[in-house]
Amino acid sequence: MEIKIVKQILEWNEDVSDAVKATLSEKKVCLVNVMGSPGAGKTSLITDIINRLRDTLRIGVIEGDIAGAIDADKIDKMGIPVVQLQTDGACHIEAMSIQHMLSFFDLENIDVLFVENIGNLVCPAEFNIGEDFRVAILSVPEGDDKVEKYPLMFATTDALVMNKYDMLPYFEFDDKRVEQNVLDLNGKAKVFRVSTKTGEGAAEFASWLSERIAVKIKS
Ligand SMILES: Nc1nc2c(ncn2[C@@H]2O[C@H](COP(=O)(O)OP(=O)(O)OP(=O)(O)O)[C@@H](O)[C@H]2O)c(=O)[nH]1
Ligand SMILES: [Mg+2]
Ligand SMILES: [Zn+2]
Repeated sequence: MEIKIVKQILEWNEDVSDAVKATLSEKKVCLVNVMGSPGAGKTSLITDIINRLRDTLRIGVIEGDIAGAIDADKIDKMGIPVVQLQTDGACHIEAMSIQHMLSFFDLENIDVLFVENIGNLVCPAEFNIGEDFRVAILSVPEGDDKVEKYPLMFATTDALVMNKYDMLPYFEFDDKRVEQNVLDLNGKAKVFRVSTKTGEGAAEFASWLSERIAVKIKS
């Protein structure tokens, strides 16, 4: 008799991630997975991007948090469609949650969905969620050794945003080391130096992002 084999969760996640990708491709929606430590500036970057791109792109947001709806509240106040995912303790988002949440959006009227992943430099990188590309944020106060210590996050990202660049004078943070570490792992990654507080570097990042999104939604 043929033995039934149940796949491990990571493999199963890959199948669901492919299904999310297929749905979003059909609707011409680009999915961006935004990752980084707690407090690195994920929400700040997403709200900055909304302000810069909302006149040219129809934007939606999925906010992932262990508890509460603080970040979703901020996005909602901007008049942007948003759904809060509460993982109830889980430290990453899986594709199945995204698949379920797509039904809460009017996908015909959205060009890009940002997913703010759970604040964590480790396992979010292990789970594809149907994204077209990934943005990893590392903020200056976290320290310049993080790429070496948490390589998967930075090896799999399409862009690294070094955020809180305005804090550079106050921390021992070698930004060239970080850039080199990322490029050693991942030669294709784009590196941006950004402060969502002063706006430094944010226009460059927004312009790269909008080009990537345009390629996806016109394909
Ligand atoms: N100085 C400075 N502070 C920043 C910058 N970006 C964000 N912050 C501050 O950093 C703190 C955390 O920012 P958030 O955007 O909430 O970070 P987050 O990654 O979304 O945090 P979680 O959702 O809790 O994981 C806030 O107090 C922000 O005002 C920046 O570029 N410079
Ligand atoms: Mg946040
Ligand atoms: Zn996890």
